[in-house]
Amino acid sequence: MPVSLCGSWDMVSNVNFEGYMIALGISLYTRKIALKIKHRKVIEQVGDRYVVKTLSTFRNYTFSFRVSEEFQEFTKGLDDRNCKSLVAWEGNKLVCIQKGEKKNRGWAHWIEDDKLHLELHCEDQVCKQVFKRVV
Ligand code: YOG
Repeated sequence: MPVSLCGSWDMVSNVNFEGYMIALGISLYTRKIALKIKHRKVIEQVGDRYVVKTLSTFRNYTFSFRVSEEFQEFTKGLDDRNCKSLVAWEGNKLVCIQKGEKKNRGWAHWIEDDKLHLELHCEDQVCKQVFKRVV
């Protein structure tokens, strides 16, 4: 069983978020604001259902899923697209594939050195975020 991702996590680094947002077609105006904010990740598990909340002073994004069960995701308040998303464990990584208009879209979460890592990718862009546990 992989280590639990559950808990509250505060962003400590965010590399190439700009490239990732450009790949998603986010406007310059929104990118300027989005680049300045820190995200908090809140991950909860209720039975076989996960809830992942990305919180910030600008916008919040919440979604929930069952592992290995494809679902319809609408990225409300982000790029507002529909995806067919599938989240599954690959070793110690929780990996999401987001099938839709954007090629090669998805993310992976894992724990390393007591930090929560998130790699977001879209087209040829990779964004790397690291979060520390909220104490
Ligand atoms: O995480 O999908 O944990 O969904 C990525 C935003 C910025 C809004 C954040 C607000 C992509 C403006 C979610 C950020 C850029 C920019 C706080 C990352 C789109 C719009 C919500 C994400 C997964 C994995 C869970």
